[in-house]
Amino acid sequence: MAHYDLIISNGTVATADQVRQCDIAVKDGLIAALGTDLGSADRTIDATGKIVVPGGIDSHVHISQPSGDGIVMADDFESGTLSAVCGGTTTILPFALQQKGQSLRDVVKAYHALADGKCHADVSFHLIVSDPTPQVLGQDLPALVADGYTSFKVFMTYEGLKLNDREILETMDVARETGALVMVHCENEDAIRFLIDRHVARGDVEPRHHASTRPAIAEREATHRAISLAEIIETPVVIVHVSNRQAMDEIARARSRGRPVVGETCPQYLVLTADDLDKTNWEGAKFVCSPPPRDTDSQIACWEGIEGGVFDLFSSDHCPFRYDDEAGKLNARGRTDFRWIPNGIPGVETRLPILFSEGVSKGRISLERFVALGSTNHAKTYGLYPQKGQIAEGSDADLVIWDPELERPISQERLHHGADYTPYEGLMIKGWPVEVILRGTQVVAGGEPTGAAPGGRHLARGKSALVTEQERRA
Ligand code: DUC
Ligand code: ZN
Ligand code: ZN
Repeated sequence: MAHYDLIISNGTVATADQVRQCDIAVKDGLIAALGTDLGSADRTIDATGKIVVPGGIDSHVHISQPSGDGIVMADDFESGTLSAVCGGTTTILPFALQQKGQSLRDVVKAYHALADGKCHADVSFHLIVSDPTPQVLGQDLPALVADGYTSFKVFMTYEGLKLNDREILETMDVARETGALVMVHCENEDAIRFLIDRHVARGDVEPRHHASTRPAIAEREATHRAISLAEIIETPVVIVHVSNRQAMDEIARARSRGRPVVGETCPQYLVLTADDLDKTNWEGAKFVCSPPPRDTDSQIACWEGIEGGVFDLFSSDHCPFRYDDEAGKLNARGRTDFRWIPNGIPGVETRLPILFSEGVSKGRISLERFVALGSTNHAKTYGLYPQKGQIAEGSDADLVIWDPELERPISQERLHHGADYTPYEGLMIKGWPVEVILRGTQVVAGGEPTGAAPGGRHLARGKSALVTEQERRA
């Protein structure tokens, strides 16, 4: 009889394809066998009444990014990844952000220096290209893609980050040549600038005006443009953090024409609205992120996209700042004017509980769809499948055991991120992750960290399934 390091027995095992009763054996950090009567093990976890899924993958996370004068992100790689695993996510894809004038290779080295040896989850960097010089396009990007950094994000908004259409085309062209995948933040910067100037002239500078200066139409227009630019280059594209029906319609239309366009949405577009930015005593600042949460029809639309397939990816866009802090939301200027409130909200730990509770427990989505949206599709989209995102022999033993009956509200007190608040405070959750295993090592037990040393690794990635599919067809 075989002997293993660990057997998880009697659980309901859910993947993106099927739900079945079976045991899982783990050896040397990998899944070694599935079935019944597998043999003996050093340790057994009895998962009776529980659901076992592949470790969550959050492919949209910001950690330790520079964010403006005196502003500091609330998470470093240690706290951010601890928070991730406590929420059932064993792999995160954060960004290595190039600022104008920086060498992209130096940027990647600098992020590695911040992350290596500190992470409780596995990590793999996307690149953010803000300065597509000939050196970056001709040398750095191709070399980095060959080294396994196979995705990059470009912005259509934010001074200092935004690329113009020509620059986006040039960057997409490098992606096509090298087999990388481009992610686009779609908001029309000129429209937003125009609206901000008008608001400021009227003295409309409260947190809620962050939302009214970044309307859905500015997102829709940019989404249409990003998809069109990708079509000119004939390259796949990911439209990240989609917040509303109009932008979704652009994605659906492109897909109906056979275009390889992937849509991503986030918890804030399901359970928050622009009204949250209107909370009194400047508490609306806690919800300032871009694109902003919209209205209840947008929430309904995003659920339709989750249920119906416009969205393949459900990510957190974790971008944490402390609230009551000079280096956070309530910095000296941010206390009086929305333009200086740092953009972003924490969510890496609450992403999957919200999807499980609002999706699976409330009967909106199947367990298989939960796994696809929270894990498997991220692995396929970003070149990690089947090492990640799957429960099969030979895959990494990243396993999360969920208690589908455990009911308690989200509360800041119980979270492990570096922020001093959660935008989801009080949201009742039915179904929480209780045991989390990263490559065979238990990192969370009974819902709390085990105190295991940071064992996360950086992952070099292969090509996106979208890219290989496109290459196959060409
Ligand atoms: N875009 C992101 O992707 N994250 C946080 C802020 C932003 O604008
Ligand atoms: Zn963005
Ligand atoms: Zn983001």
